[in-house]
Amino acid sequence: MNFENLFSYNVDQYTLVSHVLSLGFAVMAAGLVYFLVTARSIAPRYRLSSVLSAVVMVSAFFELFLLYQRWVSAFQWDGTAFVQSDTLFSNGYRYVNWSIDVPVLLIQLLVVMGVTGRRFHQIWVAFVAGGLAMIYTGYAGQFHEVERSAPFWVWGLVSTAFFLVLLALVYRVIFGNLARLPESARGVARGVWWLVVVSWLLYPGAYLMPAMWDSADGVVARQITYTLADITSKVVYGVLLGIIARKVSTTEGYGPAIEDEVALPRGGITDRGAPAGRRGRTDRDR
Ligand code: RET
Repeated sequence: MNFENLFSYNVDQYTLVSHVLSLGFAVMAAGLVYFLVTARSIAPRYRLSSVLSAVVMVSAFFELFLLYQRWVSAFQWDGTAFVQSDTLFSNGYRYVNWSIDVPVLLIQLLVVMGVTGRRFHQIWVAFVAGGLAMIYTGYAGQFHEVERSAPFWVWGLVSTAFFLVLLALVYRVIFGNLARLPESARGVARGVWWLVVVSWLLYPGAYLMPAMWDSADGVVARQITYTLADITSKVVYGVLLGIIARKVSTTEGYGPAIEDEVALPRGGITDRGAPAGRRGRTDRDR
């Protein structure tokens, strides 16, 4: 049982949560269009990253849409407040959605950072196993969030251990491969690291909300936290990885990527007419 079902809500609290949930699924729909349309400017070997972002968008869209409908049907207006109806609200849908999104988001990183061969498979296994372990132990814990008995804290801690292992792996994948990225993409890659740290930390924050802010306002804060986390860890992350993939594609001489580089001076490929050896390179490489 989730602590959302313990309270009644005033108009502001109730509508804020329904608005923030609707923002969540609207952003996922918008992200889907973005990732599908921009995929063409990314070289085929990195394009899987756009496809995976699109997969995340579809799964998150349905999960957040469902959660929104749950919220709307779980509470009804009794003349003074929104009170419990005969449906329960449940954040458990989020956890099962993460079973798809967390492994996919991590695999995307391997694709864009250019990890291949045996390393790819090794880290792939660690990402999927570690990710699922983190999620399902947390899932077990959140059933106890109302009474906050021992399992809430113990499962939360076990989950945190897997979380730290994943973060260490992400750090190694990003910083271990940074030198292989073109200069212009390294800052973005460092940005991805900080984005992962900050946006992923919001999820344990939301897990702890019942212990920190046990009231209707805490519920509002929790749903805002989740939505912020979802938009940053799925959409902004996907956009940044797409930018890295396009910059790498540009450096590797992939035509559509060069044409799509909005940061290049007008006229598109700036070295048109340059000696043959320089063809396909961009301004920044000179
Ligand atoms: C839990 C349980 C409490 C301890 C920790 C957790 C971490 C959750 C994370 C979730 C990330 C989800 C993402 C979803 C994107 O679609 C399970 C809340 C540490 C880090 C990135």
